[in-house]
Amino acid sequence: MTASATYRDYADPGRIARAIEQLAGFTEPGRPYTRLIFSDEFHAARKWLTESFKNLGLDCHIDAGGNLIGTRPAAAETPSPQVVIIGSHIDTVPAGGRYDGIAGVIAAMEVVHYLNAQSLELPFTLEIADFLGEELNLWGTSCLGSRHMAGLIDAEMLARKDERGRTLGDEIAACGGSGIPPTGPRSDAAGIRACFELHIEQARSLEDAGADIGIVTTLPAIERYAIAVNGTAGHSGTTPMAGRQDALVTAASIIRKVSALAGTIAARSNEYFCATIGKIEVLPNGPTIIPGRVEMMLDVRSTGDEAKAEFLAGLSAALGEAGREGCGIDRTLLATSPGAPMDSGLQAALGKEAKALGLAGMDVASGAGHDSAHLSRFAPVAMVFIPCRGGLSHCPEEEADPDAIAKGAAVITRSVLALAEENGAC
Ligand code: HGY
Ligand code: MN
Ligand code: MN
Repeated sequence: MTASATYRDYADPGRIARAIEQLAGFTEPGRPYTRLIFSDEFHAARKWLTESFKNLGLDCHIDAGGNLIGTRPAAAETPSPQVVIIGSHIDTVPAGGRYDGIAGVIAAMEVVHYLNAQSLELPFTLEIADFLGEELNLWGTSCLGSRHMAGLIDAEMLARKDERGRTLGDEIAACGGSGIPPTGPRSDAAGIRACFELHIEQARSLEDAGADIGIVTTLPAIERYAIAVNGTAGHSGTTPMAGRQDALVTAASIIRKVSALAGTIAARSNEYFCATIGKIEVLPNGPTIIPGRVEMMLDVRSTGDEAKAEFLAGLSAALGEAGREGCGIDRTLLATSPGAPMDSGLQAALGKEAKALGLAGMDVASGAGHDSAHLSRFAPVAMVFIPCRGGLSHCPEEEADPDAIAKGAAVITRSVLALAEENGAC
């Protein structure tokens, strides 16, 4: 590989910008950018992506987990080729952005564009992927497709129904997956040489440091809890203030306690830690009714065990204290995923190629969860972060520069070529 090359020799920002806009068009019209898993917008975007993969000469299929996989076979003379996977996700959160996940799938396509333009054959099979349902969904489980590929989806998850009575397994089957639990990681896991994922940082350390490329060091452990507060509904006009069991008042005190506790721990811990209550439902939610029940979802992120243990102990105390206000309180663990270390060899390769391209790289921990966390259970994984404006994400204002995506794609392309050279090819 030529040392004096620039990122534009490997990726085309104009083509990237066009693809971003085309995918952004698949959104709920009144709520940009919303492409929820299994929605009409999602299926339409999947159709567009499948065509795009086919136009790149890829063999397309939907695997048992519902992932869209575009395969570029290894050079014919390669005996039992290994596999390299590059992918991310195209589903969004409600009123999300145009880059979260999408940038990674488009960057994966840029790698194939380059290989095709150079008529390069690799000594391994290249798979580019749109992993199904990375964002947390109505069934309470994120990263559906990458968890399935890792053998981490079970019958209980697949049997869950959403508020419209849709069963998760049926929805996965309807988009081409098996809808049944895997027996373990994908059968060829031992032959997977590397997984790469490009993603916007969704924070601002790269932007603040003026860095082009983030080499991700760790992905956080994530735990999600349902917290229910059970009070007594009543007439807001005839029920005296004294003695009320107002579920929303108790929920409000829990929310403040959670935020204060997490803030204190995050400020003094050398681990990355945060905790958020981002979803709340007040029942029956009427202006003249004392709230009888409140349902909340707590999201806990940590890169170490100490901070999390301290927080969970503090949470138990806070819920106990809140319970003494008169309402019943239930806490249920909904989902958990351990932290994921990245592969040091692949991280070094990414760093080397960023340097060779004259790009400013830096190590960065991730506060967000990613499909790569689940791929890391069965294969070597490394992630490239690129800056996004102001660190904003999970909102329509999310913005990344097509050149930034091109830089990240170029680093991944050169890392893939370096792996091929290891095998004495191209
Ligand atoms: O929630 C996350 O960390 C990711 O954006 N799904
Ligand atoms: Mn996201
Ligand atoms: Mn994402």
